[in-house]
Parts: sequence; structure tokens; C-alpha cells
Amino acid sequence: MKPRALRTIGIGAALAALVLLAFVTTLLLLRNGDRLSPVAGIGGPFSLVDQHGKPVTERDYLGKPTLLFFGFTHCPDVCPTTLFELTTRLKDLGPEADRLNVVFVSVDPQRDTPEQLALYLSSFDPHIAGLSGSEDNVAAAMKAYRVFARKVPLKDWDYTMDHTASVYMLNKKGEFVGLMNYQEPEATARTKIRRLLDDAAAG
Ligand SMILES: [Cu+2]
Repeated sequence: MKPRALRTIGIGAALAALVLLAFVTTLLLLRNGDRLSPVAGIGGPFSLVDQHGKPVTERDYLGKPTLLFFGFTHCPDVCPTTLFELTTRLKDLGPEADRLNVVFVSVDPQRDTPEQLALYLSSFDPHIAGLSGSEDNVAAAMKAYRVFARKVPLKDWDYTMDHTASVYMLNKKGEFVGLMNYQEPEATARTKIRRLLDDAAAG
């Protein structure tokens, strides 16, 4: 073979090797990219009571990814809207909904007793757990997730609450991996939940 032919074969082989390397790296990157990256500094331990009166901590929700939302049952708009949307997403998932925790934490423990939460949540998907607790324990949970909430007085000693409206997404280790925004469009909400479930299934 002439040297030029040899060189062409050599270059061809090198190119083929490069293409193969690029392909393998892309596959690895894609696989890595599929994993949700935990964000440090948001989330932490909590000690609350569910709508059946059972004490729960963050450890009760490990092993499955979690959608965590803070609100209150007297909320006129944000909470019912979000819980209704979550109910629809859970219905869409069918039996796969069992692979996800959905947790509603009250920022209004004064009115949101376990009984009140049970009554309120009976209007939504039964997968949704409702947590409350002492003022201190609720405040600690809110602090851990950097949730903002404040009482706004209304007429006749009544009050409403301003509060953080995002849904926190936690992986199956309980690590914070991202947010779903208030009234997140259906398509992106579905994609986010899909990623959360796929990430959990990936081990
Ligand atoms: Cu609300």
C-alpha cells in the first residue's frame, strides 16, 4: 500500500474512534443529565402530625420522590388551585401515583387541626397527605424549606395568609431538586413529575 493510502486509513480510523468516543460521552452525559441534582441548603428534618393524627417526620417520606406544598385550608385561591392541579396530575399518573408522595403542610396550625385537614383533603386526591402540628414545629418545617407565610388580618378578627406558592420537589432521598411554580403549565408540570419518577427509578 502507498503511504498516502495508509495515511488515509489512519485518519479514517482516528476519525471513527473520535466519533465513537463522542457518541459514548454523549450517552454518558445524557445519562448523567437525566439525574436530578440536589440543591443544598433547602429542606431538613421536621416533626409534624398527619390528617389521621399520626406523628410523621421527613423519614416517613423517604424511598419515593415527594411533592411538598405549604398552605392552609382557609386559602381562597392558591391552595385549592394547586391541590386541584395536583389531583389532576395524580389522576393522569394512574397506578404510578403510588410511586410519589404528595404532602400538604399547613402554615396555619391554629385552624388546621388534623380533623380540619382530613375534611379539607377529602375534596382532593386521596394520595395527598396533610400535615400540621404545634406552632413551633410548623415554624421549624417552614424555616427548613425557607417558606414564607404571614397572617393578613381581615374584618371581624378573621385572617387570611400570604404564603410561598411553589411546590417543592424532593428526590427519594428527601433532597430538594427543584420547584414547580404556581400554576405551572400542564406540559412542564407533567415533564417535571416524569423526571422525578424516572430519576427515582434510575436507582
Ligand atoms: Cu394558599
